[in-house]
Amino acid sequence: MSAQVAIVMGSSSDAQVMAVAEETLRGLGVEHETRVLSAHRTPDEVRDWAKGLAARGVKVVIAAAGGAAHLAGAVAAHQTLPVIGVPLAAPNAIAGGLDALLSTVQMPRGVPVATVAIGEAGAANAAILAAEIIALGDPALASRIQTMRQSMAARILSP
Ligand code: RP5
Repeated sequence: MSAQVAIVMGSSSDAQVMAVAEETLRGLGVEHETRVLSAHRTPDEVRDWAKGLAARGVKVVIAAAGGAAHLAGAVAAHQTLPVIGVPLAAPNAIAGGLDALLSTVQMPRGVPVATVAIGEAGAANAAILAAEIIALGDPALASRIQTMRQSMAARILSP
């Protein structure tokens, strides 16, 4: 089956955090693919990659970046699949990644990026949100997400 979720990150230095998104999608049985592309260092490749997503069957994009975090917005600008932005704390981050959060979330009206929390929690939630979007047309996946929620509740109630 071809990838339903495409993950893109601005640098290979983001890979450790974004592995959480990959693991979460794997756990839910969602086919995905991962690329490293930078809005600033490889702008032409970002455009070409983004424009080819829908034709390849991708349904949702997860885009993560830390420094001057414009990657999610750039991917959203080039096509109309839903884009979930994950702000990351770059080595020179301000206030633990607040700069990336604001760069990712403060899109101008008309070109949305659904922005999640900074770092690993955001990476996990981006994967779950992407799965929830795909589950609108996939009852078996919706059921797996429900099971995941029940397991989470059980771990809290019976530690
Ligand atoms: C962003 O700048 C990347 O997403 C990364 O979070 C940050 C630092 O990148 P490197 O200098 O480590 O490649 O583009």
